[in-house]
Amino acid sequence: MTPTHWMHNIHIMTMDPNQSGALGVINQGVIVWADGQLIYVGSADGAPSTNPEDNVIDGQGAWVSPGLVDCHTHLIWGGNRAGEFEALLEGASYAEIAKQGGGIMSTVTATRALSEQQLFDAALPRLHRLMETGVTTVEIKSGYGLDDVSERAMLRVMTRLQAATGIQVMRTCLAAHALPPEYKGRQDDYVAWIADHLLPSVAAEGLADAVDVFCEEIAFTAAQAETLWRAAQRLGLQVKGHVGQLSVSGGADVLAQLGGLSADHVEYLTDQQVTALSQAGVAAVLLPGAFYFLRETQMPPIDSFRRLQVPMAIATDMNPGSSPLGSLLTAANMACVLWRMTPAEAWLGITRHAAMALGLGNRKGQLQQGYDADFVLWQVENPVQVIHELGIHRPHRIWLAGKLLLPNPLIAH
Ligand code: DI6
Ligand code: FE
Repeated sequence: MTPTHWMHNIHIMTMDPNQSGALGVINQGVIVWADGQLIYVGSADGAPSTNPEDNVIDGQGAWVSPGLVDCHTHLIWGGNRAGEFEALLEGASYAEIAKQGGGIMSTVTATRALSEQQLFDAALPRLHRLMETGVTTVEIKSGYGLDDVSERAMLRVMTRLQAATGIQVMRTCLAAHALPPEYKGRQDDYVAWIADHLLPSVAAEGLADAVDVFCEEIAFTAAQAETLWRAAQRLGLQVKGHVGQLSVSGGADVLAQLGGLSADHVEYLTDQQVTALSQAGVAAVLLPGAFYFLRETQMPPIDSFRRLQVPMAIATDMNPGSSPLGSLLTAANMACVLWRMTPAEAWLGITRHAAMALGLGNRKGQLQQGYDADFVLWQVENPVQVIHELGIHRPHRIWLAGKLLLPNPLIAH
């Protein structure tokens, strides 16, 4: 029989909406798990009795949260964009840089130059950075290959990253991120190639879970996105989109119509679009890192999301240009400071709501019976400190699928 594990003397942020308060806190609680799954989460009184062979852990009064979920990253890439950072600070805009062949396209060139192994080697330490801040589930997008060989290499690296780290990796095909030079002036042909060739083969090989589209004046139209999302849905893949990063696009309306998982980068969103997302049960993924690095001033419609109860997830958007950010806790802090989200909203944004944005709401992002045993121990007096005190707190311990993650392999990379 596999051993049963017990942890007591802890305060649990369950994030379970059926528990009390915004974060579903259970003071002086007990967590019991076996085989990577939670068997009991609750007060000490109601806990099952221990057996002599059980492994019993004293949490020493620490706080426990679900493993964090970073639901939007682009963490596989080649090269760097240091020069672009300098240009941005001198006043160039992200769109101008992109139109001159910089931005995403410069990373595409550098990514295509790397082998699959080199891409894996570049991405693994970035994933370790996220794990050090408590991330146990991550979403990763392709979109720096934009051709058959490199898009597939990126997608395969995602599966290898999951195998190498043990964390859950959700894989998104973002071939519609920018127009590759081979298709200059033939944007519809590129969209047709993705819909008719790339996606069917990627789906047949089980290389992706979802399809994203960069819906933007400098990228793809809502109509092109619709073609791609419908193709994805026919193949059994989930759909999501970058739908309001630099300007209002029709992408959010299409996502609502199609019942997408999440609408991401939603600074530019109309009230009608928020209503449509709310009615369709689509989550909003907020990316304060990109807002910060691009010195954006258009705020996402936080009040409308609140009023219409759109789940607000927060993610790093980790990428080489618009959000070179390796800490989900920093993203959570930014969402509070830049947009006045509450610390409780930020906690939900990196746990329950982020899991919902990935379609994993029934097994990740909360601590309750039947959920995966991914959780983090924080040595703080008050969980708000983890969000407030920027760069100061790191997980004291992390359990991933019920197993204690040793800190040493993380620090070595
Ligand atoms: N928006 C972003 O912020 C990322 N992709 C996108 O469509 C970053 C892209 C990049 O600058 O490399
Ligand atoms: Fe993004």
